[in-house]
Amino acid sequence: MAAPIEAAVRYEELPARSSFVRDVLAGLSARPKRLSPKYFYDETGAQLFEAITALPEYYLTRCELEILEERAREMARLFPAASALIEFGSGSSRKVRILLASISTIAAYVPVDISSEMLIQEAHELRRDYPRLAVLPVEADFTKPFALPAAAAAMAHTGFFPGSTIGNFEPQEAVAFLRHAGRMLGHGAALIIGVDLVKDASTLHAAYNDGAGLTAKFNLNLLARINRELGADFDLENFAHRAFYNSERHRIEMHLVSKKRQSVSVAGRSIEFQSGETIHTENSYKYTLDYFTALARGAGWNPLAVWTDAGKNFSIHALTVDTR
Ligand code: AVJ
Repeated sequence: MAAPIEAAVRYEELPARSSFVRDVLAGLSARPKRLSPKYFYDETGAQLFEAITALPEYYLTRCELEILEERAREMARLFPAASALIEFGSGSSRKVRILLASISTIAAYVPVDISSEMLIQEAHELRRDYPRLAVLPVEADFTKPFALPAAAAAMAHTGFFPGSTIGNFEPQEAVAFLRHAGRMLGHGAALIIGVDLVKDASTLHAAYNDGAGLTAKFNLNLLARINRELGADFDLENFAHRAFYNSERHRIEMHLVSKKRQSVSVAGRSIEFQSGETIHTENSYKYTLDYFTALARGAGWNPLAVWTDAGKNFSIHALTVDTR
C-alpha cells in the first residue's frame, strides 16, 4: 500500500519566491515590457485556465482529449513494463487519467508542477482511484533540472507534456527544453507531447478572444496576482486584454494594454506606462507536423508516431530520445 502524501517534494521554495519579484521587476523595466506566462498559474489563474479549457472557442483541450481517447491503446505499446510516467506541468489530471485507464504497465506517476495546491489535491484523488499506482508529486519549475523521486528514478521513464505548453517557448527554447527532458528521462525513453497546429487566423483569434471574457480575466489576473503577492497597485480597470495571431511568426500573442498614461508601484518601485503601451504576457506558438518533427530531431528526439484529431486542429507526437 502506498504511503499517504502530506506535501509534494519542494524544491527551492525561497529562491522561487524571490525569482518572481526579480522576474517581474526585470520584465516591467524592459522595452517592450513583458511578463512570463508561467506566472499566470496561481490558484485563481489555474482555476480560470480550467474554465478556459471548457469554452466552445478553446478547441485545444477538446481536440487533445479526443486524440488521447482514440489513441491511448496505441500509446500503451510505447510503455515498458513497470515504468514511471513523468508529466511536465501537470495541472488537472484529466489527461493522464485517460492514459492510466488504458495502460496497465504504468507503475509510478510523477506529476511535476509549480502550483502545489492542485498538485496535492490531484495526487490524493489519483491515489484513491489507483491504489496500486505510486503517485510521487514534485513541486518544481519543470523547465529547470529537478530530482526524480528515488522510486521513480529506478524505473524506465516515459515523459508526458500535453496541452501544447511547449508553444509558450520560443522555438530555440523549445529545443533546449526537449534536450533537458531527454537528459532527465534518459536514453531510449519516450515522450508523448501535445502540440497545437497552424490553422486559419479566425479560429485562432476566437480561441484567445472568447465571448465569455475568461481569457481576458486570465490575462488580467497576472496583474491581480502581482498586486496580491508583491504589494503592487495595478488598477485592473486601466488595462485591457489584447490577443492576436502573428502570422509571420506562427504565434498567438497576448498583451495587456495600458488604457492611459499611468504610474504603478510594484515592490517599492515606480513603473511608468504610456497610453497604449503594452506588457507582452504570452506567446503561444503553432506548428506544422513537419516543422515540429524537425525541431524535435534537432534536440535529439526521433519520431515514433504522430496523431491528430479528426479536424486536424491539434497533434500529439510520440518521440524517442537518442542521447548518444
Ligand atoms: C496552456 C500555454 C497551452 O497557449 O493556449 C490559454 C494558455 N493562454 N488561453 C495556450 C492559454 C490563453 C495555453 N497553454
